[in-house]
Amino acid sequence: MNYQDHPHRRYNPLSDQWIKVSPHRTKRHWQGQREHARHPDTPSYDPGCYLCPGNSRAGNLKNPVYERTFAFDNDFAALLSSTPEGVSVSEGPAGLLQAKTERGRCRVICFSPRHDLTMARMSIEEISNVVTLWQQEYQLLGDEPYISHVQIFENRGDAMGASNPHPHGQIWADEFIPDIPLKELMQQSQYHEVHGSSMLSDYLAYELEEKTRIVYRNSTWAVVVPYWAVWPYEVLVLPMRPISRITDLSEQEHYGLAEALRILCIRYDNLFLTPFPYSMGIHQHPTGSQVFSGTQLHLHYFPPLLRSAEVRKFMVGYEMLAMVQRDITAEQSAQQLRELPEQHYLQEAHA
Ligand code: H2U
Ligand code: ZN
Repeated sequence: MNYQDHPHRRYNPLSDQWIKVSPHRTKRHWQGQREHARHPDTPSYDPGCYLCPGNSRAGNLKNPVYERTFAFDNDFAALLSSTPEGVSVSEGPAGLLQAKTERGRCRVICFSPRHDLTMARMSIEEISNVVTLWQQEYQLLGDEPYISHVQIFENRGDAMGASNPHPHGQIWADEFIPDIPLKELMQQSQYHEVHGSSMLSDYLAYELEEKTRIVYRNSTWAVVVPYWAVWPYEVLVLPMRPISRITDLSEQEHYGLAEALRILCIRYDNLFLTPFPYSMGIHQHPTGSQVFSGTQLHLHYFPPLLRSAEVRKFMVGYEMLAMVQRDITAEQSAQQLRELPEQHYLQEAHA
């Protein structure tokens, strides 16, 4: 099959879903419409920001004057630890209408005291502090006896619904494992039962040989546009050895992750010369009693942009009703991302 000419389907072994690829719609190698370089004029401290050090939040709460990172319970949490336990309802014909109470906690995590930074403009040491924060929160929330799953994520940019430019993420810790990670965990452990190895480690070993979808690698991590990617510039960040939890990183892997994320975010910003919006999330082993064998820690990045800072992909119509689809192939996206400079477009070039 000619991947670059023939409309085809690709299988996503993590989600057990097929995606449609229509490469003939982008026959010309798409360079991306270049917007003029933008210099976001965000101040480094904003007195009206609810995440900046020393500022007030909802309910008369005040942030400490933090110097690295800061985490707090979301003042408008979607899940509450005080919810009554185990109440379920089943009503209507054949019990079609079902509901269950669910306990949990929601946290907001600030990546830096600087209001104007993004991961792309933070140093490896500063991003390393964020990795440490993710580890601490995974441990802290996972240690709560009723929590089974800790979902760490970041919504970056207006296009993804972030409420504030201050670099921050969120964590929702659930009593039950949510559907998407549960499916991925089951798929990985099924593969492990059949083949005796980790699906994502085997997949990465193949991609490192193949090279066409690799965006970046260092000695401990790799960034790949997965064969089955749906979003135009979607990537998967994978460790070089099977690791199931973020708390299991060696010192070198900790540093290597910060380095990989920095370069990925710089390349993303450089693609359309704009602070690149995305939703990012960390998938790892759940924290309850259920054990899933052969699972691999990984980070998903789902950016919405398609052709420029202004043109985004919409998951609508056929995609809402039938199946997801992409035009530009994973191989073309990987090549574009791979060839971008590792110096941020807003940073002065060294003489
Ligand atoms: P997002 O930008 O991804 O929406 O995250 C910001 C979160 O911050 C959001 O979930 C919370 C909102 O509930 N928040 C507070 O906890 N306190 C505030 O004073 C304002 C916003
Ligand atoms: Zn701020």
